[in-house]
Amino acid sequence: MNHKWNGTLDVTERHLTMAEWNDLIDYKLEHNGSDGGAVINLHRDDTRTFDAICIGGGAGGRFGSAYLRARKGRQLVIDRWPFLGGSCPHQACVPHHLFSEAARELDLMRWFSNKLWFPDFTDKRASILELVKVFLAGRGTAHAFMNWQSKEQLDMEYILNASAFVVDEHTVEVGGERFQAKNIILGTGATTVLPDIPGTDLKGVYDFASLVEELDYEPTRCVIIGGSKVAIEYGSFFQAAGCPTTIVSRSPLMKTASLHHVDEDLRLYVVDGMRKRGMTIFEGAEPVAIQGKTRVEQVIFRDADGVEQCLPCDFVFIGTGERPNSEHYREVLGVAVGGRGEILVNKKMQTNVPNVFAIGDLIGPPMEMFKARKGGMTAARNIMGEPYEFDWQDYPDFLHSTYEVTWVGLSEAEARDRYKNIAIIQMPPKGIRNDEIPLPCAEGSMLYAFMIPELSGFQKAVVDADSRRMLGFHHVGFGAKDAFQYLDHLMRRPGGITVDEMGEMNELFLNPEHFIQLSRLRAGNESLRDL
Ligand code: COM
Repeated sequence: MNHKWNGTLDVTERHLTMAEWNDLIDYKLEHNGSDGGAVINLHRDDTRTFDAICIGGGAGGRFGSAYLRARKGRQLVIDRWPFLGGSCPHQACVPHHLFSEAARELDLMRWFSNKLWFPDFTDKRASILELVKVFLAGRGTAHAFMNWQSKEQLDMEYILNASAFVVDEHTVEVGGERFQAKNIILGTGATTVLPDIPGTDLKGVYDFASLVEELDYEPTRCVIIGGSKVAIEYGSFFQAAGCPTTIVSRSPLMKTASLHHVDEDLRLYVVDGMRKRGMTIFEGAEPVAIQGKTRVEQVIFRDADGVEQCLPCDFVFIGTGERPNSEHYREVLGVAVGGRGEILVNKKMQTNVPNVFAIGDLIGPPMEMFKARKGGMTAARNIMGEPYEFDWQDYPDFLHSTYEVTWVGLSEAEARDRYKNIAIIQMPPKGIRNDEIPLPCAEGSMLYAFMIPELSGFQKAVVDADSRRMLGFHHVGFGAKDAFQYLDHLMRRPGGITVDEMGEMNELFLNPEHFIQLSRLRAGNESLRDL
């Protein structure tokens, strides 16, 4: 470890390489507390008051800062970690995607064990601990890039590895120095809510963050408490790795408050698929206690019939969702918060306190990247005098089981509630079982389609048969996430997109979601029927 990084470091005049940033960040993370010391990148010769200080350098703070700079504003971003980018590259989205990719590969190995060229994988384990170590060994590159890009390409000013204290709506104190700003943008995220039961402090209890920071043994039997996206995603990975996993959830999976527009047929395909892969899922269940002498040995819960059950395990994963870290700002600034601790903002990301904005997970669900990044940009635009509103209530959404699951717009049930005539375009079509037909199939699901057709996925488009407008798209399979970004845009255009316009688009055969070609099969029909 390189001691040239100890103490407070002013890097303003230096152009560190990626390797140097990597080394510096590693050093700071290792010596946090004892030999911490801030990393300062500050244009002291610029005498302008900051247009905004961003507290928190996660996605929201970084994208807000980039836009402020782009519009010739002056910003300062402050973060307690020695890198920008926040929890995404450190503990959250990036490891989640690594684990989900592993889950997909492992799932293929399991289903095809002893078939074709696949080796026997029936009783094989993949090491969760080893993959965590792979992530830890590699995450520094993303950290380094965030700092390098923010300084060298985006011209941001920042102070890292330092705590920011908000004094008032124009003043922030860092390391004993006070900085003045016309506005403050709060973006310090959220933290896992631990269920209010005994035993959450036992060794062997993890959430997504402590999993990557603290796991030091190979789990052999897992219980997940909670039914959030994180519960489904991490649970699918643990199970695919060969660690038998049980989910104990109050709500039915994918019916939790934070998930909306989930189509019931899609939900059943995903949740049944998790069971098919050996996961045990208790819905309507109440956790009672986590027990063990020195470390986790079992989880006690009450099932949907009120019967107390005991699940032996050596690994408990908490997936009950997160709560915004808003307490400090409520006390110091008097920002208004909602019932779940979320800072309340309008569509310009303004709080009730003039000149104070809030963004990202701090304003509550959806705790997704698009909302953090676009929220940061929205705050910046308004600060720079460009009135701009961002409505984050409707958006394309996704999660991973061993599949990539994507959806946007209305579910079939929602559409039937709101419109008189609905047509459904679906694969496999209604009335045909998944195991009867190898559809949908495309790259990523061809092997399944030919050999285990019921695993090749599911897809549905919902159409208003009167206006012919597409109302919703739902997909389980692989590789369709990109398409959903654009489907969202097409649906939101004034006038949206009709089934006939969709049929005019040019598909890339063989595409993972077949909405274009299927729409073309129905285009031109005066009265739209299901397909
Ligand atoms: C991505 C982090 S890992 S950010 O959104 O680019 O800041």
